[in-house]
Amino acid sequence: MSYELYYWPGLPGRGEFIRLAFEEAGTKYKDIALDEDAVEMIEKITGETRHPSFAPPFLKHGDVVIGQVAAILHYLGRRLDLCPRDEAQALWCHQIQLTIADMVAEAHDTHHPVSLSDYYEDQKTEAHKRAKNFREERIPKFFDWFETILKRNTKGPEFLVGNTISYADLSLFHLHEGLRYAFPHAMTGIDRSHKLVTAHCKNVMARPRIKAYLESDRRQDFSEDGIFRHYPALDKRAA
Ligand SMILES: N[C@@H](CCC(=O)N[C@@H](CS)C(=O)NCC(=O)O)C(=O)O
Repeated sequence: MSYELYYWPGLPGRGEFIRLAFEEAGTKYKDIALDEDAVEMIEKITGETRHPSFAPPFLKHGDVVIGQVAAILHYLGRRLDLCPRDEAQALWCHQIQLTIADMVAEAHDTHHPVSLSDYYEDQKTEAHKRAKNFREERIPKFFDWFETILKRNTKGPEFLVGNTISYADLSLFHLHEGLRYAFPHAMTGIDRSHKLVTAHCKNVMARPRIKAYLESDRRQDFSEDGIFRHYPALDKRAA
């Protein structure tokens, strides 16, 4: 049975959390986003499956169709050997992933704080307020937590859970990359004060399969079409 990832074309977005898991595992998968008729294929599966996902990304594996990044990674974790076997540790990994999902949603809301259907340009005033709070309070709070859980890992701070790579490590890496793209100024300060997270993300980036993937044409660039958008006005220096 082959793995098929359904996600919008042209952006790393939330699909990237799933791609990184397949890439690190060295497991073959079909990335529908690279197909010319990706949108039609998303609509087709959504229209016919008994378990339609509310929104992409979703994974199709034989008859199984799963939406929600954290649920997809929970499913793939054991299959790709990217999650601890122990139940309590597996749940901890899932908990971290859900927290990453919370932060991703907040990052998105900095440029679309009022309405998903309107342009950023139509909600700039609210976006500025939301981004200020995100930069000054929410990024530090989330990153303090990532730093703390790395520090408290009894196996050492190289990985979030235990002493081997998990899907949560890959996701923290992508979150960090996305935030560095969107908020380069704010993230420079965060990186200086969160040394364990910074070292962790560098280690993930240097893993041979991840490095090869990042240099390949399978990797798509961040842009102002995705979740992590760089609008300089939203990355202002704190007053
Ligand atoms: N919580 C979901 C969020 C899914 C989501 O918001 N997907 C976006 C693309 S990244 C989308 O297509 N949203 C359309 C919509 O919400 O109507 C997850 O983590 O997978």
